[in-house]
Amino acid sequence: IKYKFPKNFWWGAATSGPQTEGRFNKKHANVFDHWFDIEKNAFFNGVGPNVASNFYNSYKEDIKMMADIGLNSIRTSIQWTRLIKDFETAEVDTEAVAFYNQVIDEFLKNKIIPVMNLQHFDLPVELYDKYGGWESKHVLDLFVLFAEKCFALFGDRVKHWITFNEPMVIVEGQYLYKFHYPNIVDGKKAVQVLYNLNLASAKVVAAFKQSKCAKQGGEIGVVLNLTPSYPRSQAEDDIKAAAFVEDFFNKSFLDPVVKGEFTPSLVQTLRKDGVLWESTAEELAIIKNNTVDFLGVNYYQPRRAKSKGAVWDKTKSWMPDKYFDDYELPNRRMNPYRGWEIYPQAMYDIAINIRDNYNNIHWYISENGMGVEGEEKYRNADGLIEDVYRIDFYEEHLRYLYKAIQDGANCFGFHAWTAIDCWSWSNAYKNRYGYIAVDLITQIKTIKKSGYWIKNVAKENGF
Ligand code: BGP
Repeated sequence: IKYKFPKNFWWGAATSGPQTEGRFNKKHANVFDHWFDIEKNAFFNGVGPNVASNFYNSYKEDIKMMADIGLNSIRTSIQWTRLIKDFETAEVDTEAVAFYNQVIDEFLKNKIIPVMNLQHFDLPVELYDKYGGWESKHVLDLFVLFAEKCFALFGDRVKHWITFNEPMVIVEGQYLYKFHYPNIVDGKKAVQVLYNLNLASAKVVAAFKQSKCAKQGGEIGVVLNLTPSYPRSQAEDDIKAAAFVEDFFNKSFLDPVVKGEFTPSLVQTLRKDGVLWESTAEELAIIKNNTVDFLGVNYYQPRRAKSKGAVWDKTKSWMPDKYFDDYELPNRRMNPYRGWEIYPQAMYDIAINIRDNYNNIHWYISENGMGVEGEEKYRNADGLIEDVYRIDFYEEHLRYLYKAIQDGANCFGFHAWTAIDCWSWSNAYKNRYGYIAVDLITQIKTIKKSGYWIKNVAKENGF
């Protein structure tokens, strides 16, 4: 074993309720369910969240398979639209409570640490239609009610909680770049929602601190998609462009959740542009006093920026793009299926940044992975999908993580996206990420070569 990881390292995987469960017995629709309902025919040949990977019906077998490939921890999410019957009072649906209880028990029975996330892009559509979703402070309070219910119902057995998955993606998808319903383009609203999501996360942390779970040693964190930002060159303009990208897309959550404060340079720019969020002293105190216990980092790709070529048209409404252009590194390595650059070195940069600038808070890689189309063609005569590219991808990333840990990074785990192929918001089942394959017609699940690889890695605590 060349790369041996710290004791009790988490070797696991992440997924989410809406991407795996299917809508069976669900009383409400989230924004993705809704989007699928209205666009079904045009959308991914009709493959949607309705069945997904059938986890609702096959969770026992699925969890057993996760244990079989050696995973010692799994992050999934509790769906607000499943658990809650009445959003205003947080009255629960008893069938949903029974379902999540069984799922949690099954994880524990299989010696898998359950990490429960409260929000994975699955805002109830009626809360958007009625109140404007995350634009509304009332919705933030309803979210806190839901979180409190989760802590009370499941906090005796779930010791690791997550407030949000990738809140920056909510901002980008719903309010800037049109890839999440309602697909609005409104920079000013985006900035307010960015602030509101920070506030919502802090409010949930505050509620958690009052819970029995916290008093018994439970912990709460947030999962951020960090995209380290590299300038095209060392020219001052390029460095400035990359610094803004870093401020807006990374530090806008990283600073408040870990340090309790917004990045001064970001606040200054937004104020100068007249788009700074509205806040109250009381809210800022909540953010200040309720930083997270730990951090999850999703890493897929870096960002590269160059100075803005054209001058931003002043008549156009505000967008972060005012300050940078994306830069494509010549000869960059790409995952052609997803269109994301492959740059494993960023693992090291992320880890060192947290070590040096974020109090060396304990953290883990909460997602990393490679989505590949047409994996059936790699199935050999024995029925095994030989996804060696995925093994190489993980080993490359893990080597940089290992090096960072040697250099003092406080990282306690590595979660792949994902354990079992699941539904994707952006491409349904086109790109597969799992250690375990799913046949959408028969729902038969088979372990891929990478599944046997992780089993060995977990057993040896390294590779
Ligand atoms: C992350 C999300 C996941 C998952 C993953 C893969 O951003 O947290 O939910 O979808 O990306 O991305 P995609 O499915 O778009 O290829």
